[in-house]
Amino acid sequence: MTHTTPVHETAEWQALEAHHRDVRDVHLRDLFDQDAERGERMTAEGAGVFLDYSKNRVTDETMRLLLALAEARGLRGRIDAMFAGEHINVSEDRAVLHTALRLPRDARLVVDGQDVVADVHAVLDRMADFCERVRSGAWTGHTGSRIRNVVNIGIGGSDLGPAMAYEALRFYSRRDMTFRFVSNVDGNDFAEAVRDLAPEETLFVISSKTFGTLETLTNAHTARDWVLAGLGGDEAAVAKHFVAVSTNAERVAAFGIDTANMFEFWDWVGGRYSYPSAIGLSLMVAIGPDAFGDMLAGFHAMDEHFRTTPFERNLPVLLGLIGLWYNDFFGAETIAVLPYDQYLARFSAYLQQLDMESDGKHVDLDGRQVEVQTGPIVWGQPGTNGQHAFYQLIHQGTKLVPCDFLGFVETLNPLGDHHDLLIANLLAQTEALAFGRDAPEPNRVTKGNQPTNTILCDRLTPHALGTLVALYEHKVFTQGTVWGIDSFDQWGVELGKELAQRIIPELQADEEPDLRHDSSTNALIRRYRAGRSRAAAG
Ligand code: G6Q
Repeated sequence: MTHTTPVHETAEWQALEAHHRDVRDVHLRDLFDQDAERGERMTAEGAGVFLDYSKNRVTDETMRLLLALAEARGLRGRIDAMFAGEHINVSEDRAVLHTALRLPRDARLVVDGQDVVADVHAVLDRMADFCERVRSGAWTGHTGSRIRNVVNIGIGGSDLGPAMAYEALRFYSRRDMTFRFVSNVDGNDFAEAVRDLAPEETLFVISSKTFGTLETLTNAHTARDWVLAGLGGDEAAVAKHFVAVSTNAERVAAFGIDTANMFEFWDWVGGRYSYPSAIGLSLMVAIGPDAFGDMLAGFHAMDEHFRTTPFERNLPVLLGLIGLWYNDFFGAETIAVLPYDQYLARFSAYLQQLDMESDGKHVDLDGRQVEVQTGPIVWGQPGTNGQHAFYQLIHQGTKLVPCDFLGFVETLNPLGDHHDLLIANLLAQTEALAFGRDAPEPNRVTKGNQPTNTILCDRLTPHALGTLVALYEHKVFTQGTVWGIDSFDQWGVELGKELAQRIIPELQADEEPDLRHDSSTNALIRRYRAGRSRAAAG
């Protein structure tokens, strides 16, 4: 379905603009003073996730108008279309079915004539079998040694998900094995990842949807050379030390990996939505198939919440609409996601790709320029560390920075009163941001009225992680739907890739190349070439 009316021309958008003029200066202090129940009323819960959205600069009327906008933009129909496997990624003419990756075994979903649930579970079963063999020691390296190290090589969507989730679920991971994630084409990344590893005990998981990505193939070739150099050059070692996760069997075979050791996924899984697919293989080795299954069940619980819950109680819809309120009506350019859990150290970086690659778009589904602001800049670090670094700007700077605070009621590592101190800080920050403090000296005044969401789960389990990731996936989808953009393509990433292909031979040519870039790029290429020649000579 495409929208024929640009969002800013709809009556619902214009009603929000008028409403914004009325409420933009209202302070959270007043909103709380006027309504003693606000903190308990403006909450929602689902799939084990509790959301308090009361510390937002919204009234009941704001929420009513935002929900009306979602209805008017056809969110209900778009959700149904996504879950049914319609080709809602229009620019690539593809279904968008990451939700199918977490359907239970007994579900059924036929898309383009294919039972995708059966396909998904066939791969999950193969992954589980493989992981059990590695974890038990039945799968050995070329010399018969047990595999003790797993190195995932991938980038973007083929790295950020498993790397984030491995950190998040480290508590549940095999502590007698080492897991590393190599992504950057910078050789420093590979060199540091393997410097203390023994090739005979190391398994590489080459994760690439296309199996054509420069960084990943470069690292994979270097890994191959490293394994062969360490194991006497016998090509047969490749089969024992390399497996692939990809949609492209031909390229996997061309690289030299036996397609019997390839784990498949499908073009209806977008890169940044792919870690619940076989892209999570290294994570599954780390936490085991059962915990991986719990994580998928968590994703599915949030999928079902999103699909079936009325919008006024629907967590991703509420988060999406509240975010849009600041992004489009208050002019907020960023959103900070601040997890109060050290295991979620990479969560904000993961969300950065999920959100910014999905909703960083300037044309709508009809190919027209979007006349409103689309996706926000997403950033963040775990609390309490950020409190001693960048929170100052949120408290007393001149910018509006809406924040999501994430926390868990129970800690995985009960140590003294650490956890109470952690959560006290989370609560204190949202209180201070909302209500501020008066002071006689201007530099001590904290104005408050900085909006926050507080998101609480019981405990950081694989299930909880799945629900949190799906929460944000669907939040991003909600926003993209309201703006009327395609959240599932990423054409902007392509330009830089093409230009790099042109520059590589210019850096490597023996003779001075005929440079035809702009004067800046030409001069920088010459400077690099000259510096490299000096280093080689000296
Ligand atoms: C994600 C993007 C991008 C992609 C990487 C890796 O949605 O498409 O981050 O995941 O470019 O691509 P491959 O998996 O094909 O190597």
